[in-house]
Amino acid sequence: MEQTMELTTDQFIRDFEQTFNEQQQTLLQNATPTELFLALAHTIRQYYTPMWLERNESLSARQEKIAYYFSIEFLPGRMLETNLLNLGILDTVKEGFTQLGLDFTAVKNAEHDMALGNGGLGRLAAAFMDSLATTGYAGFGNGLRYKYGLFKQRIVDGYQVELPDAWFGSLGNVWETRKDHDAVNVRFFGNVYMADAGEGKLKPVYSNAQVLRAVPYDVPQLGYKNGVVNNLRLWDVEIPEEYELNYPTIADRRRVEDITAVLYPDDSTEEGKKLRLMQEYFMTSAGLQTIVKSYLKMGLPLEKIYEKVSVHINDTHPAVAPAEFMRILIDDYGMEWDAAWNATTKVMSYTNHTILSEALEKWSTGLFSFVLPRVFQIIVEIDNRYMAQMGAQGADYARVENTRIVRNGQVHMAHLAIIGGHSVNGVAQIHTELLKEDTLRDFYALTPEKFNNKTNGIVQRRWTQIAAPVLSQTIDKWIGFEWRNDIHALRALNDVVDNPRAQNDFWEVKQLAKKRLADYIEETTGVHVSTDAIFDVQVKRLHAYKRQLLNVMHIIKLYWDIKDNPEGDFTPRVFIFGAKAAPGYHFAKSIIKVINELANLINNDPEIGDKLKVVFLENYRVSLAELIIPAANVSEQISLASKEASGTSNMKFMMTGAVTMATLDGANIEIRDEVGEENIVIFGMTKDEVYHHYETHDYNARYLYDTDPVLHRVINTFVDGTIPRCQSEGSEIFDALVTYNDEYFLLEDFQSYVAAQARVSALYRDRERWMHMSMMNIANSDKFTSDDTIRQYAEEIWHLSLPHAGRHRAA
Ligand code: NBY
Repeated sequence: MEQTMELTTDQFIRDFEQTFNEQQQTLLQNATPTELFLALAHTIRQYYTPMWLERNESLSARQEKIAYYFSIEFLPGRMLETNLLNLGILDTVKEGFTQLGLDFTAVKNAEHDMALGNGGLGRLAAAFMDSLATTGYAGFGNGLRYKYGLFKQRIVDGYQVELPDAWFGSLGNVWETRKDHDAVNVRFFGNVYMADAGEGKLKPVYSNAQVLRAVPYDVPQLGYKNGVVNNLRLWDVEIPEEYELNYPTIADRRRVEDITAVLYPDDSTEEGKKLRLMQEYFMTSAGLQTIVKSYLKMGLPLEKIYEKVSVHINDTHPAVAPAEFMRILIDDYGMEWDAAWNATTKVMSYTNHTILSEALEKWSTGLFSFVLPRVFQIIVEIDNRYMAQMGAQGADYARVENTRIVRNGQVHMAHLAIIGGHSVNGVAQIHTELLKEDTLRDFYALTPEKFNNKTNGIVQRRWTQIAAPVLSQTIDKWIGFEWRNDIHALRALNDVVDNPRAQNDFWEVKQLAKKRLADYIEETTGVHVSTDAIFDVQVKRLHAYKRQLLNVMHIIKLYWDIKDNPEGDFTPRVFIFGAKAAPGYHFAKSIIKVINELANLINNDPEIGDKLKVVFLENYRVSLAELIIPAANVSEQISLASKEASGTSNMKFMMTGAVTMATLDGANIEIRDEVGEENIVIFGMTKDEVYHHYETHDYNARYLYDTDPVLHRVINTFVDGTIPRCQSEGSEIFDALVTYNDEYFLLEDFQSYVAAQARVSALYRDRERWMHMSMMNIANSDKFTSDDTIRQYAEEIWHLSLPHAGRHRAA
């Protein structure tokens, strides 16, 4: 049900001016964008605060079931426009700013991205928060309040340099509220033994444990025009007053603060590993403790907690949850094992985001039992009981052995999440199939009923209404406004994809977005790009499996084509990259360096001119994605088939009218199913062909290099001095591709990629055909709304019902 705040422009101006005067005590004309942003954010806080209070009251009064989404990453980006849009007052506020003579865009840009995540996994968690509030479900987030978000990337001499991102800096996070009364203690280290507690019960006694205080900061999550406010709870660490004497020096205190200092601390050392495990346990334990406490306030029996609580484990980072939940139920509340286990498995569910086994967390039993001695005892007990139970059922011994939690001196976190819960899901159809038939096949054989698919989604409102306002107005013009409230109404666009006037409108919209990006490129890199060229974009984390290098190889091929035939007829292209490499990922950093040097070579060659440009935009992040994605003509989704679990940027590009250059991987397959074969450009091996190579070990990169002259010349370009200033990086790449047999099969897919790119050029020259493709992508993108994805989670995994809607009053 649509419910917007009633707010006139005049009223807004009065509210804003009053807040501004109270807060900033200066003249409006003298204020910096940051001061204006703070005053605006505080004004908005006043608007949503009554809704937030009412939401919490009504959820507890009605004893609604709540799902808690545990994630080490949340990547919301900027919140200002989302909050305004969802309150239904974005246009009113923009109008108010115009009347006050203030620049809304500058104020919006003064907000620092909330970047408590690094890629798709964190962005998905943030999307789910928005969609939970928008659909009205009671779904709360649980994570860490890192002082420094994902590093800020600078490019210096072509190299990635990482700087700390003090995202809330000295201003604080305007959206959050510290909830002191919900603070809890979390214990690490020490010794634990079991003592007689009377009545035949045992209780754990701890000695020398380190006790830390977990303090929550709540960030409101507003639903779209429905008055709903959910909660994202982020934990920060503090030293409990009673233990202050244990930390006499600043260095002592710093070591504690480290727990919530950075996302993914370097784990190449034992110290780093320990810190990561502490982070994961800290957030999980604190979250679960408060969940149990607030459940008990309802006066219901603890054995039945699963009727009111679901806990979702996003990837393996919070996978200690089943064991910690058992500890709380048994040690803190005296429950018997069997009742506790029954409750735990019904409460817990888990999403897997990768088939790369190196990304499924494992801890050495030595480290784990040192940091979390009591939890380790419980895990060993879970593991023993699992073995006994499976044995009693006559399950295949080898399978059970492969699926146990503690094995060969390691604790397998994914195994704990699966055994300790009732649901495991992959994030796209092909990914879930691969989990069943390969990565988790033994689990699938033993407990097939736990497996299900939930294809990812995106917050369509951010990627259209916020990031692409002119596109949104053009959609309004052709099909009306309904799609803004019901994304499925977008399908009406199917009727106009061949209408010449509509095609013309959507072409102009894209040109405007390209102009906006071209200006940014010129401003930040000094490179001039023509909006007549195809804007061909690959933005995502830098990883070998995502194959940015394949894109680079194609660019090198084009470079030689032009050099060989400068007068040839050529469809101009601008290749745009944005990517952060993990600080310890040497090879990924070498690829960044090579892209930048190749860009220098090409962009400064007068013979190449506007035919070809290459741009690497530094510090790719959510707010930059909002500028880049709507400006793309081509969306590069070229991972090796089977490796990209889903991808989500592919969906954002689709929704804003880019044509996807795709392998049959992740959600690309489902995009193809929606738009039809002829409106996407597919190339490369299928997953079965990839797996055939794995089974037969017949892949021979050197043979391909030796026998294909085009490939030969492209690969030699990395090492023959053509690209200056990257000798060592070039030879690393050469070695990866030829000497070490090309782990991600770039060489085999090269010809098919080049041919597909040639098709793109031809298609783009046929403007009618191209606009048909582009608009078909927009018109059929509704499947990928995270609102629908979250409805499936809510109904099929968490078994939530919709809290009674429509009772929430606007401020
Ligand atoms: O999750 C991504 C997948 O690669 C992508 O295909 C999918 O669409 C998305 C949402 O389901 N995974 C991802 O972003 N993973 C990480 O960023 C990540 C980072 C660090 C670690 C593990 C995963 N880690 O163990 O340190």
